[in-house]
Amino acid sequence: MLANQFKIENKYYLTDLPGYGFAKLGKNLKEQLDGLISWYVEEKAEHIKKVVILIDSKLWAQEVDVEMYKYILGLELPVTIVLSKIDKLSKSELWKSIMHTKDKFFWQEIIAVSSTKKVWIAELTKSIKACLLAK
Ligand SMILES: Nc1nc2c(ncn2[C@@H]2O[C@H](COP(=O)(O)OP(=O)(O)OP(=O)(O)O)[C@@H](O)[C@H]2O)c(=O)[nH]1
Ligand SMILES: [Mg+2]
Repeated sequence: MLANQFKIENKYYLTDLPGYGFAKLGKNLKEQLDGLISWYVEEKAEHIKKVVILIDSKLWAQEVDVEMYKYILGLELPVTIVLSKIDKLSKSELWKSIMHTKDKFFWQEIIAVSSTKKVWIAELTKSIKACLLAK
């Protein structure tokens, strides 16, 4: 169970926390994961500029994702919802996935990306960078 950190522009850290949503995870591992995520987020809250929640477009948003979203909002941290791996879906499937995600997250803006096909990645980068510059 690892958190990967990438140093950006010699100034910021992008921290990749492990996925929390796997149905397969045992209760013990789930609790450990929740512990790691909440420890990290709460410990670093005053330095965190943005939290990005990644949702696999094929798996759709789960209740745990909404819980995570509300938890992050409760800490008064800015959140962006990202729908990932959209290259795996047809146009109509993607549309359904986007609508479902928007519905789950109170119609807030989401960014739908594919890292393999480099779709909307520049927009995601831009949105994260905008947060770094804010205050
Ligand atoms: N088709 C497709 N596959 C992707 C994309 N991005 C990542 N993957 C693949 O999906 C697999 C799982 O990667 P991630 O979703 O990053 O999952 P992970 O980091 O291992 O797991 P968690 O972060 O703990 O959920 C890897 O084999 C990636 O190469 C994408 O945009 N499109
Ligand atoms: Mg990961």
